[in-house]
Amino acid sequence: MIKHPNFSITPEVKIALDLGAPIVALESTVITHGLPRPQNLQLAREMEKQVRGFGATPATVALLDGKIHIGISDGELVRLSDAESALKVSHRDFATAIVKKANGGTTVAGTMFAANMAGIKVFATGGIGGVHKESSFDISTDLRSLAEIPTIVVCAGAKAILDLPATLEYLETMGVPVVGYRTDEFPAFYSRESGLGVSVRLDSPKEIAEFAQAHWNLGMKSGILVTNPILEPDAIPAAEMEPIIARASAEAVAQGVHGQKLTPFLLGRISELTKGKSLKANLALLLNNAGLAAQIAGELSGKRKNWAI
Ligand code: PSU
Ligand code: MN
Repeated sequence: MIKHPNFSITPEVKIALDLGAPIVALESTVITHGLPRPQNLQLAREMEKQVRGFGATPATVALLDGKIHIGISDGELVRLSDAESALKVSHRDFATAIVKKANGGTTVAGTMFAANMAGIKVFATGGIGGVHKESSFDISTDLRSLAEIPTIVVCAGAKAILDLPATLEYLETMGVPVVGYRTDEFPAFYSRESGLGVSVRLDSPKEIAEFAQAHWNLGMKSGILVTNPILEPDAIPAAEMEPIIARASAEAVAQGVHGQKLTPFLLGRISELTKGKSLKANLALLLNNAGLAAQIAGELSGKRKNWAI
């Protein structure tokens, strides 16, 4: 169990860790920067409920007053979802949040880092960051973290706001397995299709747990990206999203939006341009991912003691 002055772990998560019971880490940039209010708070609560519904303990990761929280109370969730000046916390921002005693939402990269420090192996998010179309130098730290941090990340693929082929090439170079859950195709977040492949298709949480065990027992250090396509009724066809994404992207370039602000800008504009349809899809896929992550965590908890790492 990690004992570190900058970490605060809830008793519930501590007990689950001690027992080797299934735990699912949840990110919080989606709360602070990814979704509008009040949907952000509602979604955060529903994600936790979904994880519990599948028999796992949720551990929402976030920065509050400069402390790295692994698991937060409902009151803290309310504070975070209301916070005006919350930081978007990736690797380089942890120390900033600590010294400034700031509140912050952790990105996929930031959540992987903190969850791994705490000994949590499974994490659910909406979509990972990747290589941006607007600038090929804008590569999300999420990709480097997937290369270096041994965690299972359950997502609905990467958004078509990104350069998806370049994102997949980067993951291949870095030796990160890209698992398609019941699919051979890399899903594109709002859409089930992208025309791009995954490195392996696996059809059950048990197979995914066995895959992770095989990967890590070889001494591999990377994470494993599990892509879970948005369910059919919630999906928006890629052809419908394409012009909207192109428009949002052109606006970002015209307005000079870049760096940390680019992803939230694009998400916000897409939500406006689809009149909330993309927001609805985003909420649905987040819950779907939390459910799958909890099932994988359940399967893994039975195998935990065999791990080489
Ligand atoms: N996907 C979403 N909503 C989000 C994000 C991704 O549907 O809010 C966030 C994640 O936290 C991800 C981050 O890690 O955006 C990527 O940001 P950047 O491209 O600046 O690395
Ligand atoms: Mn970026």
